[in-house]
Amino acid sequence: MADMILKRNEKINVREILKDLDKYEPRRRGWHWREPAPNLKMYEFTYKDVSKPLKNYVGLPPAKFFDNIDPQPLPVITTEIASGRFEDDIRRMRMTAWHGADHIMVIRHMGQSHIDGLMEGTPQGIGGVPITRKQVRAQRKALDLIEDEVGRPINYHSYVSGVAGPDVAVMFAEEGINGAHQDPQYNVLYRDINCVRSFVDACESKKVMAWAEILQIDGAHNANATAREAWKVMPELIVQHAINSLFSEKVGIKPENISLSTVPPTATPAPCMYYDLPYAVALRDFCDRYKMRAQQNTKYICSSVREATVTHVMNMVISKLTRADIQSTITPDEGRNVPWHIYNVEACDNAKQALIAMDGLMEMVELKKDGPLPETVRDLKERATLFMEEIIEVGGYFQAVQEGFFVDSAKYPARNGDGIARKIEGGIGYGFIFERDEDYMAPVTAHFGYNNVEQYGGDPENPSALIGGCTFEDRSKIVFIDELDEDNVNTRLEKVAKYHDGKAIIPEVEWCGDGIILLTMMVPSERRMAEAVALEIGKKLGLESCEVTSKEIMQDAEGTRIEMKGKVPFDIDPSTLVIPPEPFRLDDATLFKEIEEHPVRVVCGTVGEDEHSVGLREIINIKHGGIEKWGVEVHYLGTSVPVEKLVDAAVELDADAILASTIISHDNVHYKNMKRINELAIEKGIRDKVMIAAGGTQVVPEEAVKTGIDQGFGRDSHGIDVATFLVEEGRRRRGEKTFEEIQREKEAEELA
Ligand code: Z98
Repeated sequence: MADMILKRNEKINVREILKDLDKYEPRRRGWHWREPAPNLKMYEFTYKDVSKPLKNYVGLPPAKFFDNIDPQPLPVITTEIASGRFEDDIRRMRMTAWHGADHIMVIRHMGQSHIDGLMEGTPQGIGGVPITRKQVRAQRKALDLIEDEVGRPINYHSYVSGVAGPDVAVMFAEEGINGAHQDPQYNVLYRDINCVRSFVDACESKKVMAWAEILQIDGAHNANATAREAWKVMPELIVQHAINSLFSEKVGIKPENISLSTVPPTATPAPCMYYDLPYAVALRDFCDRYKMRAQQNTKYICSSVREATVTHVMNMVISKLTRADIQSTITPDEGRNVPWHIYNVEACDNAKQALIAMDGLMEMVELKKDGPLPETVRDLKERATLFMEEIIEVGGYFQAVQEGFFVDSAKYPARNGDGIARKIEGGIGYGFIFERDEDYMAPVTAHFGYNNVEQYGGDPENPSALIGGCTFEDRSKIVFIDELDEDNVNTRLEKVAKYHDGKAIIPEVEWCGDGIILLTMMVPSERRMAEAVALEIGKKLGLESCEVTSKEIMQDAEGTRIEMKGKVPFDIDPSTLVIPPEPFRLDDATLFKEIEEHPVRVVCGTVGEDEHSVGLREIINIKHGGIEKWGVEVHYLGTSVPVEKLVDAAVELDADAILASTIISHDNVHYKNMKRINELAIEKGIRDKVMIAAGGTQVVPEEAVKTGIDQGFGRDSHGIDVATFLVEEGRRRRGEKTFEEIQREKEAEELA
């Protein structure tokens, strides 16, 4: 491991990560907050609410115009990863970390909440990964490498919920997990786990989490995601947060390690800000000593990536106007797919972009201290307080749950009677709570409650000393169980070995080798027909297992926007491909500097009998990124310019270059004209001075230079290509090394 380093241009070697896992030890425990860097200067900007920048990153697309900076917002950014195969998630984790994620949550697979103990092995999961020691250890090990690569610690997170809560918490503490969901109310309400069992287990789990400094996130947001009319549960959300937070503090978790999973409760077309902002303020007022993990509203997420993205951004406006210590991101395809690699990355970019765009906002705006905002805040607080009082009046939390107080879709104190009611004497695990015997003893660290070590000659401050340390002190006592059965990571990796070895390449959305691609199309018909047409198109394209993932009506009769996924039934052998070298282009700064130091005057026109002027205008015009931009002096002679006139103008204006544009190509007239320009320039004695280039959609650069001119430009050429040519050719003519030569020499040196 010590010698394992990730290289920017090499894939992370998952098979290597899996080696010697039994010996791997996590580097640290505890949560890591970003390091604030107020008033950080990057490029020409000063950022207010940012954190220490990354060493390696992928910036937002327009970063290329800003010196490729990648300012990092202050909140930790969460991404939820859950393909079902942990080995593939490792590669996704690396991609998201490069885009700024530093809180990586692995969602566990369906049903794990009901398994009464730790699972072993790493079977493939549905809707998430089975959380096991091997999986956790492999991912933590991979993240240790990834955090070195990006230059910022990464928090790794999963769930301490379900009937195996304490066992899972111990394993997480042993394996260096940094964050976990733990909320006994979640078990009771959504997993029908007996309430007494759930709260007793929570004491043990929370005590272990406190010892390991694991940041705790609660589950209140689930009431919002579950209730029928979700925005009405605001008072209850506050109550749920309060119950879990105070309970956690009493068990021993420090307030700074308690984070609320708060969600803006509604989404447009509701006037959501009007509801969500007062709610956010009320919650932060009441729970001001805890951290806020701002979750995106998922209740109303549909299959439109655009819509989900806007909801997310609006949610982040609330984060900014109030407070978010952690900004969660939900993949924008959550409404329709198991999240794909690209959407995890996109969601991180959405958060980064929105938060950086709003950098410093609160220095300029202030929430109003009168009017509807404080009035609604007060109203919500009163409702939440009354809710809590009523819980106490009826006999406590368990009784309130039994009476269906929670996840009722009316706004408290109104009730619709549709809450989730759970029996105190019922549910999973009922009857499995036993009082501790008088001589009960557990010689372990971070144990909740009566431990009785003194009776056995031990030190209550250090109970595990009685056995020479428990697994928290002596890792050799941890039993690492590898996989035995058929469905294991090695057999899965073997099946896709050619992709890991780079012998074949196939598109991928979540699993190595899945072969899935996404097609977007506007089908000019009504919705149902559009879906059938799309599926038929998929079939005719030879795609397998096509499925429409999103249908959005453009107009009932005129058309439907369809997004469809399908599987390509082949892969590509990269050794059969001829990849042309990437065109060499100079950057803006170099072009400006070179052209200022060595001014370039150009004469140009569309030659022969050619009236097509659009292409040439694109090349020269400043509005379209043409060569004028960098200070080239352009004399445009118009269309259908005789080649003689072009060369004469070059003589007259003492031009440094002639640019000829030519689209018409019958009888090779385009090459004939180039040849003629070259000959005329020689005849007139200016060829040594003047650079000659010609371009057009039918021009093949290699053929163009055979006519004697210096450079040809074919389809897809832009102003920057011509400007690069003018600078590089100028240097060549002055006997200087070109920038391309300099770069190639540097690359060769680096390789050597
Ligand atoms: C989030 N998008 O919070 P099982 N415990 C709590 C939970 O909130 C959840 C689970 C357990 C959400 C992720 N939350 C969904 C408090 C789920 C899940 O194994 O599915 O029961 O655990 O970021």
